Amino acid sequence: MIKPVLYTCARSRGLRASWAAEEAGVEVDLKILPFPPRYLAPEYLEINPLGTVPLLIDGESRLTESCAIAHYLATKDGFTDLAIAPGERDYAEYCDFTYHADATITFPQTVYMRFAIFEKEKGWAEAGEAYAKWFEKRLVKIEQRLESREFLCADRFTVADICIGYALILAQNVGLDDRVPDTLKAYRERLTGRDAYKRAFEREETGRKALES
Ligand SMILES: N[C@@H](CCC(=O)N[C@@H](CS)C(=O)NCC(=O)O)C(=O)O
Repeated sequence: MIKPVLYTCARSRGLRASWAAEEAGVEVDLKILPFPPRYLAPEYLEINPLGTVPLLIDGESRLTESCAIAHYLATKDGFTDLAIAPGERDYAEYCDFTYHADATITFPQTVYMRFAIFEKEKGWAEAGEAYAKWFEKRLVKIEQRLESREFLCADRFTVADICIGYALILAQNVGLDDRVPDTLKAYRERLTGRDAYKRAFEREETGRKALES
């Protein structure tokens, strides 16, 4: 059987997808690109005109949303415990947190990165800080949810944890960690201690280092 192909950049939102693949035991053909691919691997635009990562190609299907790819990989060969099925407790919350991760949490993070890091010489650092604050305020829902829980939904690790967890990992990588409460840092520790996370991270790093050599 032909493996799905996952195009991504190391430590990008594609980590949601490579991590989900490891958790689900789905073999993917991992293609690590330099960041940003639209400038450093322009031929990628022919495969994905958006120029964004991740991109998953599975047969005729092409997915460009990291959280959708994570859910897809966890369910494509049959429902696994990594997802929550309709009718099961916390199904609604599972959907909500899985979408919340990129649309509400990572969104202000990426605007912060653009204004405060990538284009700060344009005088936009102040706007970047405003988005950092916005990111911080938006953590409240996750914080409240985890007050009495180890994982977000159904008392088990799911794709919702992968999707939200990545936003907390990104916060640490881009200088937003002083805005992350200790309880969420402890949650992140629990997630990144998982063997599947470590395998995904190492696989991406191997691909990244191969590009440099
Ligand atoms: N909502 C999409 C966003 C994808 C996205 O914007 N990815 C970033 C990397 S984390 C990217 O490719 N940026 C480079 C660019 O837009 O040129 C997702 O969750 O996958």
